[in-house]
Amino acid sequence: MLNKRWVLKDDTNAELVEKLATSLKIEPTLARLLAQRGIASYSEARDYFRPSLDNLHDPFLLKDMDVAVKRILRAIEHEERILVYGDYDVDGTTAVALVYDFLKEFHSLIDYYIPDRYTEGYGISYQGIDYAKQSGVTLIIALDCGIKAHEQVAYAAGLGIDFIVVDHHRPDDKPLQAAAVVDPKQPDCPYPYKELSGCGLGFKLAQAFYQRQRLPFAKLEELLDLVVVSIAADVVPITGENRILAYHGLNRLNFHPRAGLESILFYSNIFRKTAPGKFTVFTREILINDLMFLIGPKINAAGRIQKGKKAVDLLVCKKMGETHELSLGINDNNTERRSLDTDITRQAMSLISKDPWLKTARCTVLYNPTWHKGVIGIVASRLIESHYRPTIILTESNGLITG
Ligand SMILES: [Mn+2]
Repeated sequence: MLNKRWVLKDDTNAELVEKLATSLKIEPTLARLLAQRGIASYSEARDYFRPSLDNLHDPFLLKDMDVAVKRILRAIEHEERILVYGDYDVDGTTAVALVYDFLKEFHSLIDYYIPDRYTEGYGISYQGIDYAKQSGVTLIIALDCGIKAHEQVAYAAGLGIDFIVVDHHRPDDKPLQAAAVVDPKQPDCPYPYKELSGCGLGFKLAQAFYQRQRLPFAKLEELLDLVVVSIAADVVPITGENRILAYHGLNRLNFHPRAGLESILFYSNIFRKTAPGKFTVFTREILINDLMFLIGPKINAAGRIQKGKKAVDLLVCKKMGETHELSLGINDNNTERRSLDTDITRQAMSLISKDPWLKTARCTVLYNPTWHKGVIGIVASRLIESHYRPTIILTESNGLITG
């Protein structure tokens, strides 16, 4: 067992703490906590306590955002077919749902694609590009992935398909042959905040589109429930712009959730009907933790057990009856995921406890070809919780060992 040693953070400037305590009329302890969060003035404290959508950054500060919006407008004008592409995890599926949802209002020739975790894997797949080609797509908007997909993007270009890559992962040095690359982690991107989620960047795309078309911002607030789910599930820091998006996203989710999220909450038992055919209310306030531990795993379960596309189907669905059906499907996926995860964790634990060498080793490496690929990552984190050491869990997939 690991011994915990608590070291209290005490690196704050006493003068600043006193200044904050007096100007805000708050206790010094609270002032110290604010100072530790980088807050140095009254106005910064006000923005911290009352996060305002007016303080969101201009989306056109993102490098290539203007090019991306122009390319989309050209696609709409020329009636091109657009494919919104993203990964099967929560950030990917919420990003795809968000961009599909907002563009659908302006363009009917639009579809989405989520690669299969087992046959295609993470990121842009050739299969996805071939699907686009067959469906007559000439523009792919890739979200939460693609920043290193040099070969795939070039392959698509060869087929006459343009790529707009909107990603928050770190790029490599090679330039991407895409129509536009929006990624704040590019060294030459002047955007002031680098920690947005993939779905958060999808929101910036929507914001830029609305700004360019002079459309009212209020409509965009409908998208914020998706953004807060991605912020929680992707575990990006809840600072700066993420904090504003998370705050307003939680409000949206508590008071006007989209049908798909509402039904997930309903089947998680934190939603009840007050009277038949009347108002529905949550039994309690929905918190960030609920998104991490309740909604996130359910959205992920679709990609682990069935198809990530099912999660997007649910997130963009506007019909009550259908959302319930899709939600029940995802619930089943999650139940199955949980039982696989418990079984495999139990098997892994017993392998360790039966083996004197493994028991005291400095790391855990386990292999069983029958273990389900979709849950071995979860099993690894469970083992870390009890053994506190680097852990590798391996299984077999398509004739290869993977982990
Ligand atoms: Mn992500």
